[in-house]
Amino acid sequence: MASSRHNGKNASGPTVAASSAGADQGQSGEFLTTAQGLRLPDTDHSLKAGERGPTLLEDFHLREKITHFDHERIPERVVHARGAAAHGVFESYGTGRSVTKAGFLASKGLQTEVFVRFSTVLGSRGSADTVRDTRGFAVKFYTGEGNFDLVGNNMPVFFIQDGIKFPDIIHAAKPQPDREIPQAQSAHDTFWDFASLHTEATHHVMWNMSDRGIPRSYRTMEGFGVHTFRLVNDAGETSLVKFHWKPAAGVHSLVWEEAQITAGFDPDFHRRDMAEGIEAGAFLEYELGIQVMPDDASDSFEGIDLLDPTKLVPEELAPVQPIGKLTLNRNPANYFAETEQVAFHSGNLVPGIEVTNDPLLQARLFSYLDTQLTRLGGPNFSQLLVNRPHAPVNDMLRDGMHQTAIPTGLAPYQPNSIDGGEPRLATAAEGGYVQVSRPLQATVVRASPASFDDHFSQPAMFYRSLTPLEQAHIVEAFTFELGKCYEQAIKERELQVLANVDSDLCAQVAAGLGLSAPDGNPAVDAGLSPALSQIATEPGPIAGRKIGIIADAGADLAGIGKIRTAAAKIGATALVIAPVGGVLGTGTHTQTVDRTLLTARSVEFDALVVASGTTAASDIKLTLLLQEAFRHCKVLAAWGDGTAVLEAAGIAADGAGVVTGNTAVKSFTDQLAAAVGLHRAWDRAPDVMASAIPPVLTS
Ligand code: HDE
Repeated sequence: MASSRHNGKNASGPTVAASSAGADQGQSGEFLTTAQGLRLPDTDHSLKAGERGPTLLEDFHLREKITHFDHERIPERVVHARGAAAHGVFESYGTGRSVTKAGFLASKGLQTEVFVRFSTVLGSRGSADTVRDTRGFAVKFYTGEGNFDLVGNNMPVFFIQDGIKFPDIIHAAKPQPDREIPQAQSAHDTFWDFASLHTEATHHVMWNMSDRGIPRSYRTMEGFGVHTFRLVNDAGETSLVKFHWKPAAGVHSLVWEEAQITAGFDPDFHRRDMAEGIEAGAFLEYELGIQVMPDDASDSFEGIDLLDPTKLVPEELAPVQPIGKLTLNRNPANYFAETEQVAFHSGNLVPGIEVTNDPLLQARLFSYLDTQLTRLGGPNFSQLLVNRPHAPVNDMLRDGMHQTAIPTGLAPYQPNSIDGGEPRLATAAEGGYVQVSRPLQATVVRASPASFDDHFSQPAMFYRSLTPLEQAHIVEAFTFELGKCYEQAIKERELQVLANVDSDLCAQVAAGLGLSAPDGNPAVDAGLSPALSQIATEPGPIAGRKIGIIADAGADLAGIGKIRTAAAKIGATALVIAPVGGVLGTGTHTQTVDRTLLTARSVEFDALVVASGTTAASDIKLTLLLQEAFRHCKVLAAWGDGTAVLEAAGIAADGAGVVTGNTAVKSFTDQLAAAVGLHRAWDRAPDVMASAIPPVLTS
């Protein structure tokens, strides 16, 4: 899509390349220079009075280099500090046209460049990717009508109903202020103190404690706009919608022990996974969909208050209708310039997409612009390459810190005659953003509607719509998190909250904590939404997945080659794990060793396969590797006499989720791919995971 900010006399920025990786402010030329372009003969020694003498103040290169270094850091984001991003393209299906006049959704096949940043909420910039937390899913569409930012999360509901509570929930969830621990975790007293007192958080807390809080990868996460938005079509008709991102790779999560190990073994697990996948051509794909509800002045649908962000609309009541496809296909060239400096704002809207009165959304409209003033050091952050619209900009905003444009013209004000009256104001027909008129007549109050008071029936619906395995994971998560709290009163108060959600859930968590379960008043019929469960019943695509092949000098190297080829064809990667590094074999069939038993950990792999001929079975590290994958319900496989290695590790070759056969037979690799496509061998769960014992259901 063409991009230009240059548009007549009042243009406030230089022409930009279509992508933020464009080099107009990048590094160029062959020689190392100072910031002034002076070529440098030496950057290893400071200028001194003699080889052993003091450093001279006149060393302008030393001072420039150190001064710039001293100021390399900017404040990290107050929330969502830890993130990773990618460039991509959004292709419209044209199906959204009946409900919105937004140009980028208007016709089939229309492509718009995007920049997407995924994040955790709580941790600092250097924290681990796999912690239990909500994930941010922020998308910047560089549309021809200006930037549209859909700044969402991987969960459809939020902790609070009114933006004024945001500092409270964040202060409670961030590390405790005395010792600044724990980092990037909700398993501590202040979080549960707040959650147990502020019961409108219950629904979001249930999602955080579910498998959604520990996604397998960004590729396997759903995304949600959370709030209800108002769409306006060409005829001026309005509807209320919720935005959804549906991942092509399915929705999949880690298991809790795996997430914890990964946080230590590879804190960059999610960002590495995305960057490596994109580099290998296994692009991340999501469908954008909308749930469409009538805008009938009630701001509610089927009894659900659409202005309450702690409520979702079950897909069974309003199906998610696909309107376009997002493909993330290019890694940023520079983390700081792009991922760190990108500035999202829920108020970046285009004609045809408007906000509603959701009090959480209303507060966000203020916050995002405001926070960038501190974080990006002034009001000109929209001139940073990654933030620049790919539509003409003619804004009459002038001066300020870090002004990099050289605006021309004499009259950055309206009306003017000196610059010929330009820039002109656009009518709605010319693409001007004209809000649909919303009649307002009200009394000024600090209060919420009564419909916001139901804090428990949707958490009950969520819990009861999941499979016993997913429910068991929730029980385990609550028991873990509350088990890490010190204050007895907080645990008891949260049990009271759970008693009002579901008695079985409460009873199991109480049992795990060694406390008695209080009586509550849970909803008897909260309804069910089977779409909320994420357990796959059909194999999905395995692009971006990793398969570890265990081998040694005696292994069937030709067979390994076949698996590598088969995996590559479907976008997966097969890595060879051997006792020591180097290359296995000589002659025609050689295989490079990618990991040794020292550098491999099961958490890196979605499946482990033992090559025929491998004899390293006596190594304890190998036994641990296989057993850990087994315990996390991962696919295990072997061909030929590789099964003996599995059996030596205590894994039956005919057990659930164990694929055996012969690599010469195509069905072996097909079966392997199908098993990985189911994500986990959950049938094994009752035998290997303490948490997987199905809860006892009462009538
Ligand atoms: Fe944010 N949020 N938020 N938030 N949020 C920020 O903006 C805020 C909320 C979300 O990758 C900050 O630029 C308030 C809901 C994402 O750069 C800050 C309220 C949802 C990201 C801020 C909310 C989100 C942010 C921090 C309550 C899901 C990361 C730095 C009214 C729909 C964007 C920044 C990125 C970031 C404030 C509530 C999602 C401080 C005051 C609800 C994905 O402005």
